[in-house]
Amino acid sequence: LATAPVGAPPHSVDGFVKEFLHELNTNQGVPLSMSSVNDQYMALASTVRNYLMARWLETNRKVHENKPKTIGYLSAEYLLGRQLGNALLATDLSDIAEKGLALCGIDIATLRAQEVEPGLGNGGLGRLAACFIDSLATMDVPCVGYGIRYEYGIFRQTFVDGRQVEQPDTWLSLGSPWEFPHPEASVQVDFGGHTERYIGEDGRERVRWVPAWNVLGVPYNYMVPGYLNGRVNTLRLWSAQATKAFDLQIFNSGDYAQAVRAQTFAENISKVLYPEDSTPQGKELRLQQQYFFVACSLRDFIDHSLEDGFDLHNLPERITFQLNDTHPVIAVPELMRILIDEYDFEWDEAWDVTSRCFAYTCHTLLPEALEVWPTDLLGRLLPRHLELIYQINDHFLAEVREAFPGDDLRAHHMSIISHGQGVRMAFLATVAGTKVNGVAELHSQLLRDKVLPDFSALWPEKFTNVTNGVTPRRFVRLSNPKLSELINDTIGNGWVTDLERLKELEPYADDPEFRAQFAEIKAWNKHRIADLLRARDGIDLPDGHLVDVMVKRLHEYKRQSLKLLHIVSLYEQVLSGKIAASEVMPRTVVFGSKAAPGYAMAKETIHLINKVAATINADPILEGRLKIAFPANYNVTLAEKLIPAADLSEQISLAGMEASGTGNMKFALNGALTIGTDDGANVEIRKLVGDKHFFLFGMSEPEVAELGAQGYNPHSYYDANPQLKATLDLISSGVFSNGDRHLFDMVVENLKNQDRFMALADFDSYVAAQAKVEERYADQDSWMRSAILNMARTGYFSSDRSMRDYLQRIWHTTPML
Ligand code: 26V
Repeated sequence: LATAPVGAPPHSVDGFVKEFLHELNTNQGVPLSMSSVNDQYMALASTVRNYLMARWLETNRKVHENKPKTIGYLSAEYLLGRQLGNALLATDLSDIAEKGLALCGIDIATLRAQEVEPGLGNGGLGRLAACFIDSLATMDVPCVGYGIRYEYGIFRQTFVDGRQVEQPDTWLSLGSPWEFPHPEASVQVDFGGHTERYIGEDGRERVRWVPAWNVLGVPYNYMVPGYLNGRVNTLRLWSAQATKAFDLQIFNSGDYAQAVRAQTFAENISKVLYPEDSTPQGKELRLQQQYFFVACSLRDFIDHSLEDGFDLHNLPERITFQLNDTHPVIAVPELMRILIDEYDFEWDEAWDVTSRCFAYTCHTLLPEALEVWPTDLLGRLLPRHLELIYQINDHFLAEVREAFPGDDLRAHHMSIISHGQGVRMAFLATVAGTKVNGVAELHSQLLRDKVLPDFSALWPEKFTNVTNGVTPRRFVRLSNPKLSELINDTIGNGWVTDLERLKELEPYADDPEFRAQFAEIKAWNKHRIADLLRARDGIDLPDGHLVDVMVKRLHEYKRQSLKLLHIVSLYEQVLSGKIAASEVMPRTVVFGSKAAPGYAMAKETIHLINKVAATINADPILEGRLKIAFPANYNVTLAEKLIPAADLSEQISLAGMEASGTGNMKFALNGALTIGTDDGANVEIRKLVGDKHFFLFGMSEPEVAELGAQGYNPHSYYDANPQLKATLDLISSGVFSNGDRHLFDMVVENLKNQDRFMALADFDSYVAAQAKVEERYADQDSWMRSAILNMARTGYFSSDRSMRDYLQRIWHTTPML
């Protein structure tokens, strides 16, 4: 009895209300009559948590007893989105909670709106991690997600006169009912200092790391509930705190103020998420973050998840650490250090274990996004790890020379340590990982052929692909309730955990009745987002428009500027009388995008979009025809309302640049058609939905490479294409900038003279594809048919399928019940 988990409260409206009022009284310390919305939200969260608790304890008990192989997902980012709706869905409490709260005179929607989402990620990579842990829990696979509990997540974006201004994201300020801190399970993490050689008792030379300072990692546990399956996995996020030793050392020097500053210094490590998502800055604090969470996580697993006396030679049987990009790669020398310095392993034994414990996922192709840590910085912060990296490199290069005798140049190219640059983390991950995967077929191929060609020549079998996916629970079932109901009524509800079953909807694309219902739901979703944007941003969305959406981080390679050129071109043609306003198909373009605070071009692009939007929206000439909405602070919560309302999904990166994209999948699953290049997962989406239901444009990746090799000259496109010239000239005319002809020089001159991502080269093709969009949209029957087929044919993009692929191709384990 002592070990049996506490039972869940009764699954009834009565039971729920009782639990809720109890939580309100005992946790918040208020009676219902005097409770604030936040009190009620907190009590509701605790109530739902209580229903999950027994399952969590039971899951942990089973893991403890059966000792299954576990996936340790190591990710510096988790972009979780709101927790409440997902927890209610996972426990089948949505209706009960709504009714119960209504009995208390509370509208559940008000409480849902109270939740601040934990924005502990930048974009695709962090959101992917959140989808993956959801799928693993739903598929009953043991997994612990490890990461950082940033006190401030991704900044809150505001616009001041059209310019992005960043505000701190104070997501913890009203309390955080979903986390369980465990200060008693804190872990110490060392930094700095030097290493010493000494002779051990066995007469062997050993190395001792003498660190200079340390911090504590305090774990905060989060529940990761599977969908209606009784499993609750754990997400463990680490928060940095000063250690006693840290305090005392300085306190003893008599300098109290300095001691307090030291505290702040330690706590800085988990203070804030770095908002750059493509250009690593080589900042010391970021390396501290990376080592901090990885060291905590390995220590935690080895000391607390393995039984006493466990033989670490068998570690690969109990865990695979999946490296989500290079951010956690310092885990490789950390495990080597633990095995050699703390457990007396010989080099070969340690490497054998280490190289079977890790697998690496690459999420980019941009050369500037690949992390390289300067050796002096690494050596200063982690002197022992740098030594181990040199040793790993020596062993590795010996293997290369053996495989390619006499080919010194090759060894030089492949060296983990590049002279003059530093430690190439992607190389280290590739050398150490059992497997290396890209995130879509095209990306994996380019990874093999262009980013890591020497490595794929050496170890062809190491490389594999797992195409990304998204969780259907959050991105269809929760975000599109009406569509979910229609699907349930048509094919039953099995699709929520078996998304390929959406295929059964294909025949209904030809059913006028079904099409009408589908169209009605799309219209309802448009009204829902219109209501939200009116309240949230004071933006008015017109009725009856094609809703054209481009939401993603602002980056030149994603080409928001190309979308903007299309808009300005339409405007220019109307202004100059080339076309009548009545010929422009009624369309609302919605942007959602944050720029890295230090990325000047991205910020200028945001500024320009806002100015173009303000000008066109205010000009009666296009009234009712073209509207541009750019709500600030795009995040998961907004995505959940916006994506279901979209008719058209903009996936217009330069071919070969977007590793996968995952927004593209969410749109297709919610019945939007894609206008896109042959890039990332777009390639696979188009293959599945069929050419007729996808608007392809632009150069292919080989064509891009060819044009680049020839020497790309954007100015020649500007000179040769009168409409393109007129469009860019309109921006420079000052109409969008109160007559200031130079305000947007940075963007315009860059497009005309650099245009690294070849927007001008794809302009014509893009505009032509947009004309096809208009033509198709005019035939609503045909459009809705395509939209339904998009939904029916993209079940492949469930993250459940991605997880099955990882299990088969990388983790070599089957779900353990
Ligand atoms: C990179 C960096 C560089 C150092 C500074 C901090 C930081 C933070 C995040 C990143 C990751 C950028 C890579 C990324 O998000 N890639 C995206 O991954 C998605 C999931 O696989 C994929 O769908 C997108 O195509 C890809 O851009």
